[in-house]
Amino acid sequence: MAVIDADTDRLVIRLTYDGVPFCGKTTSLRTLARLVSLELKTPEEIHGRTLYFDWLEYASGLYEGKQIVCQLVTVPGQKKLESRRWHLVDESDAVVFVLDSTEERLAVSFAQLERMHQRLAARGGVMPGIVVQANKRDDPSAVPMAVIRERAARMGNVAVVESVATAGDGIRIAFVLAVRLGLDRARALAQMGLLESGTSASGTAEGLLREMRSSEDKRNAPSGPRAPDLLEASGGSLETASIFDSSLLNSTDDNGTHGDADDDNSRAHNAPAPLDTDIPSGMLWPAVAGRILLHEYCSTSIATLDHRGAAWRGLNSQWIVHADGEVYFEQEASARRDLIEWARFHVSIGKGLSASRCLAAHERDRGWRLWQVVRREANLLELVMQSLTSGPDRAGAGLYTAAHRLLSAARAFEKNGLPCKIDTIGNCETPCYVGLVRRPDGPRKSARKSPQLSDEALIRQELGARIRQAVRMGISVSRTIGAIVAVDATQDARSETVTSTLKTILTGQ
Ligand SMILES: Nc1nc2c(ncn2[C@@H]2O[C@H](COP(=O)(O)OP(=O)(O)OP(=O)(O)O)[C@@H](O)[C@H]2O)c(=O)[nH]1
Ligand SMILES: [Mg+2]
Repeated sequence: MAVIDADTDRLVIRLTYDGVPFCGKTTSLRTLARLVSLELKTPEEIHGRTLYFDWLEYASGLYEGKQIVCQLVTVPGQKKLESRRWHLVDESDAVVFVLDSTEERLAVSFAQLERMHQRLAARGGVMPGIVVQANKRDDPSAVPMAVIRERAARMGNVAVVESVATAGDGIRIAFVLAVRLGLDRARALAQMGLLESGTSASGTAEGLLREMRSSEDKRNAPSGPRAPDLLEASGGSLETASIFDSSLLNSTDDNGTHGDADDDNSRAHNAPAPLDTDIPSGMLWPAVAGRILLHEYCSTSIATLDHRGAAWRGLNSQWIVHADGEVYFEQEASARRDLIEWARFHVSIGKGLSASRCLAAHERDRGWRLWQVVRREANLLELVMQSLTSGPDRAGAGLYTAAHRLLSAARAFEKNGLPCKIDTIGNCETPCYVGLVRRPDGPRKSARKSPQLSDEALIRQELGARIRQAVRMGISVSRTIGAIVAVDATQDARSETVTSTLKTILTGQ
C-alpha cells in the first residue's frame, strides 16, 4: 500500500486496526482521535458495530523530505464481513491487532491473530509489522501479560503493548510503534525499488469505500449492508493533523561527509545511554523485524551493561546486547554506512546465523553508537554443562554431540571469520551461530582475527578444562568413554577425531 502520492508528493502509509468482534478496535481509534482533537469518520455502523471501516488520517514528520501521511482504518470484526476485513488487512503497511485479553476471548483472539500473521507472511515481499495491542487490561478476568507475551513470542515477530482503550492507556504507544513499522516497510520497499508512485484510488475514506464496494460488486456477493456515501454521512471534508512531534518521525537522508568512527577514549569509557526504541527508520536492521525485536527487548528485560575491554555488554537470561565503546560516529551518514556494511555482512553469513537479532544506530549526545541485540538461544555450553552433571552415560553422549557440532560449525563459518566457541554455537543439528557478530571493518580488525585451529586443538580449547574438572569431581572415566564409543556410529574422519580427542582428554593425556 505504501505509495508516494504523485499529486501532493507525500508518502502515504496505511495502518490497520484488526481484531475479533468487540475487542475494542473502534474504541482505540476513537480514543486516538480524541487525543488529537480529530473526528473519526465511519461510513456506517449498526448498533455500534462497524460495517466497513473507521477512518482517521494524520500528517506528520518527513520521509526523504516528503510529508508523511498515515491512514488509519479499523476492520469490521463480524465473521460475515470477513472479506471486507481481509481487503483492509491486505493493504496494510503495519497492523495493530487489538487482542481481547479477557479469559473468555483470548483463545479466539489468538486464533485470529495467528491466521492473519500466516496470511501476511505467506504473501512474501516485505511483511507488514504487527503490534499486538493487548486490550481490556482493566477487566477483572484479563489474562496475565506474561501468558500473552509467551504465546506471542512463540508465534514470533510481533511486538506486544498493553492497553485500556476506554481509558486511553497504551493507545498512543501502539500507534507510534505502528507508524514506525509502516515507515520501516516503506523504506525497505524503496530500497528494493518497489515503492510505488501514483494516485491511489483508496487515498481518501470515500475512495476506499468506493473501492471496497466495487470489489464486492465484482465478486457479485455483497456480504453485508451497504453504507451511504461517506462524505454525506460525515458531513464534511476529512481532516489531517499531527499527533506527535514531527521530529519523532523525521529521518531524512544525511548527505554529510563520511567520517571514520571516532576513537575518542573518553567516549569509550563513559557509560553509553541505554538503548531504547527511539530509532529512526533506516538506522535499524532488519527493517521491520528488527524494530519488533528491539521493542521486545526494551519492554521485557533490559540487560544491565558492564564495561569489558573496549566494549559495553549486557547479558541476561533472554538477551545479549553489545556496543563497541570505541565506535562512535558524529555524522549520521557515516553511522548509516557502517550499519549497512555490517548488515550486509550478516546477510552474507546466510541461514547459519540465528534469526532473532538486530542492529541499531542509536543517537545520543550529538553522535551515533552502533548496537547489536541478540536473543539468547540454546548453545553448546549449556549442553556440555547439563551433560556433565547428569551421570557418565549422558556425559558421554553430550560431549560427543557438542564436539561434533562445534567442528561442523567451525568449518561452516571459517570463511566468515566468526569466533566458533561452545557458547557461540547453537545446540542444533544444522550449524547455527548464536553469538555476537563483529563489525566487518572495525578499527581493530586485524588484532581480532583468531588463528585457525586444528579439529583436535579446537576441541581441547573449548571442552578440555570442563572435562578435566568433571574428572576431578569424580565422573567415571571408563563409563563416559564407553558412552562416547556407543554413540559414535558413523565412524567418518571427523567422528574419529572427536572420539579419540575426547578419550585423550578424559584419560589425562
Ligand atoms: N473494559 C473495557 N472495555 C472496553 C475496552 N475497549 C473497548 N471496550 C468495550 O468493548 C465494546 C466493544 O468495543 P468496540 O470498540 O466497538 O469494538 P470493535 O472491535 O470495534 O467491534 P466491531 O466493530 O463489532 O468489530 C464496547 O462496549 C467498549 O466500550 C477496554 O479497554 N476495557
Ligand atoms: Mg468497530
